[in-house]
Amino acid sequence: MTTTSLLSPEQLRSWEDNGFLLVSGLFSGEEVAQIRDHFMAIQREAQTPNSPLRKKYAPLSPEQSGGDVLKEFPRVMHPHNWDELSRRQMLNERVQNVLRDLFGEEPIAAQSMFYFKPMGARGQALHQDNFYLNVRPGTCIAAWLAIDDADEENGGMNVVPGSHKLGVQCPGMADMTQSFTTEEVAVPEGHEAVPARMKAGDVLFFNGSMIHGSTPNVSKDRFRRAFICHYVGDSTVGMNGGYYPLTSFDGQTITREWVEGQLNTCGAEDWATYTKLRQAWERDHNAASGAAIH
Ligand SMILES: O=C(O)CCC(=O)C(=O)O
Repeated sequence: MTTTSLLSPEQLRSWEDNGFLLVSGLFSGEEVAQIRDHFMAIQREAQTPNSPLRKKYAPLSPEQSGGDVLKEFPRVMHPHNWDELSRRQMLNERVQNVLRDLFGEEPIAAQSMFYFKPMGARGQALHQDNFYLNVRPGTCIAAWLAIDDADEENGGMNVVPGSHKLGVQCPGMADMTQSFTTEEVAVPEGHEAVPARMKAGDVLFFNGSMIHGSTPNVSKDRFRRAFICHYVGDSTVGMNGGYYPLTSFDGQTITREWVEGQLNTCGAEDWATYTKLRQAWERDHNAASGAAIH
């Protein structure tokens, strides 16, 4: 167990009670602008038909997208595997220091993502990250870096304080006109979803069992970009192996036992149902809009 050195007792108490902690201004304006401009350049470059980048990230053109801006600006998955800046920021020392206090041990990086969430984009229904990562024992922690100011209008994060204490719940089907993901966890009785209003450069750390999500970006002219990484503690024995390899903060590649993800939590049958419903929704939606399948 590492002794706490960075966070105050109040911050740690709030983390224990709520399952999340907002650290204001952890990244500077220059750092945020660099990450933002870097990913906007990646998105532009990847729109070029023969770009080698398209092997990693393949957004559709406005003509192909059928009006779904998330097809033009899909999230970038695991960019740390091929992009130096993403890897460097995933392994940012200030993030590591906060995580060390939250885990009470050395953190290890499991995942990076970049969300563009442009105007008109759907949100991501309420969910719990450890439903997917299935970390054993314990849970994962997310570090959600706001690249733009984020609030209710542009689809900022919603959190359900204290919901991490209830453990991972089995989700139902989300409203896919509002969410680009299929599963939705109901707000447990006695709890409520509240907005986490953030400034660019703030980082929201949250427990993998804390229910959270976002609504659509209904602003006229504001992106809601975010660089999001997930971490596990060094004592992790196993997790959903789809996230391997993990990366230690000193750059080592690590794997642990392979545990299946959601199948172990809610059953393969349930998951197959969600998948079928999502595919049916996408087929209908694409047929109606004339969009290419992505
Ligand atoms: O950024 C969002 O809208 C949702 C992100 C999220 O829920 C996650 O990374 O787990």
